[in-house]
Amino acid sequence: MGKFKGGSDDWLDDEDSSSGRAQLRAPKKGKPTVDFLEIDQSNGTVVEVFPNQCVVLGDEPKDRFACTYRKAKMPNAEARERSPVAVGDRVRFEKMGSRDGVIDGISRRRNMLARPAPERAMRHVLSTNVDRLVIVAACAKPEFSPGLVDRFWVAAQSQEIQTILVVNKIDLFEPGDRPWTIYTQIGLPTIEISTKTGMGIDQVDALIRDGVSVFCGHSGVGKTSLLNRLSQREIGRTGEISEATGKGQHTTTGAYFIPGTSWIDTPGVREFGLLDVQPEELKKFFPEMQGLACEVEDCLHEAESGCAAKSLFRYASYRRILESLRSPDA
Ligand SMILES: Nc1nc2c(ncn2[C@@H]2O[C@H](COP(=O)(O)OP(=O)(O)OP(=O)(O)O)[C@@H](O)[C@H]2O)c(=O)[nH]1
Ligand SMILES: [Mg+2]
Ligand SMILES: [Zn+2]
Repeated sequence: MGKFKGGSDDWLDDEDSSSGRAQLRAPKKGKPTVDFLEIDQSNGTVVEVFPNQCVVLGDEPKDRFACTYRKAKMPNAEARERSPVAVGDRVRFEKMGSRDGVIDGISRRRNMLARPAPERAMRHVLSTNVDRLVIVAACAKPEFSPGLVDRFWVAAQSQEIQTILVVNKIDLFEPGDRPWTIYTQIGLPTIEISTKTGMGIDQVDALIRDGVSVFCGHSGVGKTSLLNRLSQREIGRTGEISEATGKGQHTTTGAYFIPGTSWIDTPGVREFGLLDVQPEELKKFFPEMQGLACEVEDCLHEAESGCAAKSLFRYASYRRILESLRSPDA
């Protein structure tokens, strides 16, 4: 396989993408529409994506092929995605020799985790066809960020992807509030871990045995450290936290399957804007907001009088997300 210059996702985080830009430009009119293939028409899985090419793991033989694209056969050009394929896509490819290939079709996706890319109203698809999202956060360095957890969890629920929350760096925890404990109570299983001491790793391991899991979160929280621990190999490069900002420095530059596993490492994001979620349906993805005794029928939990959601722990977060869905460019 040829040598790749690793593509970088860093540029995506230079701007705030949580504000959405959720209104992606409509597909160009008049162009022929390319459809997705049926799932049984595929013969490989995309395991890593680079500018202008990607790596496909063939079903038979189970080898890695560096693939380019038959652009005219790619349905995603019209959906304005950053790359013709995303990690997790099932594809049909034609082998060209023992190490290379050309992709000429993508199978319909079961689901996808995507956010608005800050540039040119495009979608950044983190991964597709996953069974589980593992949201990785840190209790410190960087500080626990409930807003990002809430957004990832909404995105996953809207795609019917099962989710767990992992709170890493427990070795750095100083006695005080543990704001993540509420998540278990409202239906998001939460595990405290330390990749340094090994605490909680077995518990995570037990939950991710089946299916494909994608690991997401801020930069520097320890996604790659956790995956190195779980796979008992030093596959991914891990980075230092900046002394100046207390944040990670984007050590992982693109999503990829850890070889030999069904686990996807992703680069840290600063923000996660939501796509394809309507303001009216947001409350569906806050389990603690179901069946409340609000005075107004079909209360949106916004500013209605007698709203029972106001006292909930995540009410402010809900309102912020709702606002961003209403005015993505604000
Ligand atoms: N104290 C402590 N440090 C940890 C722990 N886990 C990871 N770190 C450190 O945190 C830093 C960032 O870890 P990474 O695994 O590179 O984080 P990441 O989430 O993969 O970051 P990106 O690839 O930038 O998204 C490294 O210096 C790790 O050594 C932990 O449990 N405790
Ligand atoms: Mg990493
Ligand atoms: Zn209400």
